[in-house]
Amino acid sequence: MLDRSIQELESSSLARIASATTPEALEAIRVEVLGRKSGALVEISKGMGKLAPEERARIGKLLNGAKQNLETALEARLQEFAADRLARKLDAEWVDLTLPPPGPRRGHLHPITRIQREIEELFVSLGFTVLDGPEVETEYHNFDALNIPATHPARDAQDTFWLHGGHLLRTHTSPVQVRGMQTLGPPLRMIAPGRVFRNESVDASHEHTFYQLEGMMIDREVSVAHLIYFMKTMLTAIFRREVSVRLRPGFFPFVEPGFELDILCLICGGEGCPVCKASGWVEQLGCGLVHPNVLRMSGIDPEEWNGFAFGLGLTRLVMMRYGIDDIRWLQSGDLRFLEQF
Ligand code: 2NL
Repeated sequence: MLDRSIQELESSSLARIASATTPEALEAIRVEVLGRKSGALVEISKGMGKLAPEERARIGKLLNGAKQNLETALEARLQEFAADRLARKLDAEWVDLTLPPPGPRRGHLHPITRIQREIEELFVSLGFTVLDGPEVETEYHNFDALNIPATHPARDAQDTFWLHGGHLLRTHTSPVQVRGMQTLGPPLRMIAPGRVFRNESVDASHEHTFYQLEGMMIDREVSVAHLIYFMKTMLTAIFRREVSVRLRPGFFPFVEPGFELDILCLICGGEGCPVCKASGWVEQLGCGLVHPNVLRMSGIDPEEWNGFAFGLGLTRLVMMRYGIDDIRWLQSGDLRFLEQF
């Protein structure tokens, strides 16, 4: 009788363990079958008291064997659940380590910054210092010290952003050079790249905010030949090939003589094309020999020292290099534009 009950209990319990689907279900089976107080095996063992001693020993062995088999089966099934759970977790959290990392995408320098740094490196290699200065300037540093008369139209509110207290947003980087002349003294070589502001109505070729680079060399007996040498060297580096230059007279109050400097058109070689508007030449920058008044106002004796100065538009240069047809792209912050560089 007892033999049968033990065998049946064992085999039916093993079947239930095999088909259990959760650790909780397994625990319920364990309590029901192996539980110390009222588990099925314990209940069976209660009937052993009436048995003869040798019979009791035999049934006891059977009970122990069944108990051990069931414990082993429960333990094995629990291990299967744990292995299953781990496999599912590994599957769900699988990572391809060859992919680029998540998180913010890596950016890069703006094309204007790139061209600025190229030109800075060239001039540093030629003994020039790179200067920085305030974007909010005094009227004196932006205009008076540059020999720009009080009546000059550039000073008008239509052209310049005026601030309270006679301050303004610098309209060129010349005031940085004024400060450079005052603090460095002659002889000197410096460039002043930076952001400048004009009160323009904005369209495809006009921005209120753009980038310039100016430079100056002051020494004894500086000539237009020096000026041409440095300008040719700079433009050859920027365009990465030999350039032919031409000077035309040009007026800027802070230089005398003053020039507009053109290069032979790099597209058509001077034959005439849409880029040079059929002239064969493309305007690049303004330059000249620093006006004696400008030297004097910044504490440099024009009888002993002189120098050349130039100014060019970095924004324009970038537009030419990459064939950008609308200046507004450059400050737009539009990633579709920026990611092309
Ligand atoms: C242009 C013309 C120029 C300068 C800038 C300069 C500065 C000082 C003294 C003398 Cl402090 N000159 N700068 C000279 C000639 C031309 O810029 O068209 N720039 C975009």
